[in-house]
Amino acid sequence: EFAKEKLTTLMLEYPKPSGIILGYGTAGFRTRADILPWIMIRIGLLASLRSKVKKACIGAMITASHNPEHDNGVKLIDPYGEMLDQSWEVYANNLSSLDDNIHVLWDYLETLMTQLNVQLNDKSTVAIAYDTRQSSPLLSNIVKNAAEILNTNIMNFELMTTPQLHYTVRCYNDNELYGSCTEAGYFDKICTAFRKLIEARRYNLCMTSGAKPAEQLAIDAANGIGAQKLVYLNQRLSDLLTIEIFNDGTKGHLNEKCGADYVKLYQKAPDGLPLTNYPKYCSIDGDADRLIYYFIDENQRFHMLDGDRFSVLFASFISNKLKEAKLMDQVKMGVIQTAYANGSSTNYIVNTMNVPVACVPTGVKHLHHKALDYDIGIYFEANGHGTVLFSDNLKSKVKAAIEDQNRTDEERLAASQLRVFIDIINETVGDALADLLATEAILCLMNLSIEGWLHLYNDLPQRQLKVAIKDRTMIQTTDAERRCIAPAHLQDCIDELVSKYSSGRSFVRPSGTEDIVRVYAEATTQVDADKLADDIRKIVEELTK
Ligand code: 16G
Ligand code: ZN
Repeated sequence: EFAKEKLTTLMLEYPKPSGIILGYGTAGFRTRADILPWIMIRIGLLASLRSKVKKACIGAMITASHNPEHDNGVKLIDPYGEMLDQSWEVYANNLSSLDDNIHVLWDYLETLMTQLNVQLNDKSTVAIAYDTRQSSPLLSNIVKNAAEILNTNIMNFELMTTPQLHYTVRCYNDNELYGSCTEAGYFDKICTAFRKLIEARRYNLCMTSGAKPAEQLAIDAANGIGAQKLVYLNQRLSDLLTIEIFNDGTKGHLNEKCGADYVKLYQKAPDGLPLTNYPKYCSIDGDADRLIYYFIDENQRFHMLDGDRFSVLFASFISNKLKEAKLMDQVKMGVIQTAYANGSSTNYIVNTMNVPVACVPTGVKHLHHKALDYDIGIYFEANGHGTVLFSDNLKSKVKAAIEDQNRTDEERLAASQLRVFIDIINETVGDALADLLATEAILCLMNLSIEGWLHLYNDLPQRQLKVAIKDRTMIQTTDAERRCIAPAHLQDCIDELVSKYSSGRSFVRPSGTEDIVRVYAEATTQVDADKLADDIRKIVEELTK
């Protein structure tokens, strides 16, 4: 009853605005920060219940990623550092939709606890962290207060990137087998691995061509949390990597005309980062889980390297090492893409690299889930969010290879490089900082310049359009969103149009985040891609009138 009283007080302090409907989507709960406090109560309660059920620490990350400063949101993190299991999204949505009435809410909690077979005083632990938004400390405090009502032990990590919290939750729950459960532990793990991987390589290069200067990089930190975290990389790795940090939050606004999302969308450099004489540039997003590279060639042309490029780079490095270590035929490796992946990247991975590609619906959870089917599952969304998952089987094969005295030095070296590379990767979720170090390590070990990376294959020209229709649920898709099953005849029309273009490909899907339908088209020339997209748009409008 004491708990119920406390909850009443908290609810009175942060009432639910009338008429508000908020769903737990791929980004958790996310909307304008000023209308979020009430949902933080409910998410705090849910995190606590989840922790009781799993008998493990659950994470709650307060961020709205690449969205503007005035937005915020919250996402829960499951015990192994992965996103909240889909089956619990229902509870999140139920809690969200309940009236702002203590008795209603309390009844629901009691029903849920009975159903889940947990008690109010069962132990629970929730790890909280937040990004640099002004609204974040208040919102995180509400999550804390709500969870504490259900007897929860809170670990508040305050300012962290989203991937850092995922990592921390994982470490806490597996007794620090994955790494030590602090920010220092995180940096230690990725920086030590990076250093190991490239120091040997640089030593060899020095012997042949003299001392090599540190690799230079200019990074747009989106005026977000990444800026202060990149400073650690600088401190620890300055002899190997010189990172100049732009958009560090001292002048500009969070994600405003900057960040990975902006660069990807507008295909141009962000404000606040002059394209001067750096060989390479990067943008991360507001919570540092996305990464995009770009550069200017000698003809002053802008080139961008997005998620598809990371997939190709990571897959070629890993498959080279597997071949060198003679482990290739003992493990199952695959790349996971969505329909948005450029057809050239898929073609290169499948036909040049001989690595299988799986296609899944849009959304990180689908990619991550599919990646678990492989010993090495590499996934990136075109927007620059992605990582690599390594199975226990793979890890023990690699370890055995390193220790196997019957193998050649070359084989064992490749296996140990692979083992060290695994330590750079944040396997829980896409991580801009970890992906940055992994990319730099690969470029160094493969002796590839950024131009060389770009020229591994040529993208097919593509076009994306947004189409507003009266009801986007009229469009239904199948086959990882690559084919439409409703409205009738739409797919036949698409097939017919596509067949008229060389290397033509197109699909239509309802957006999960906006009230529109997205059209994607690619073809051999930009003119054709544009025309194909426009033809498809007309058909969509016609058939959904
Ligand atoms: C969400 C997804 C992102 C996806 C985007 C597609 C997560 C964490 N985020 O932001 O992966 O690319 O939605 O949006 O899963 P759309 O449905 O509007 O095209
Ligand atoms: Zn993000």
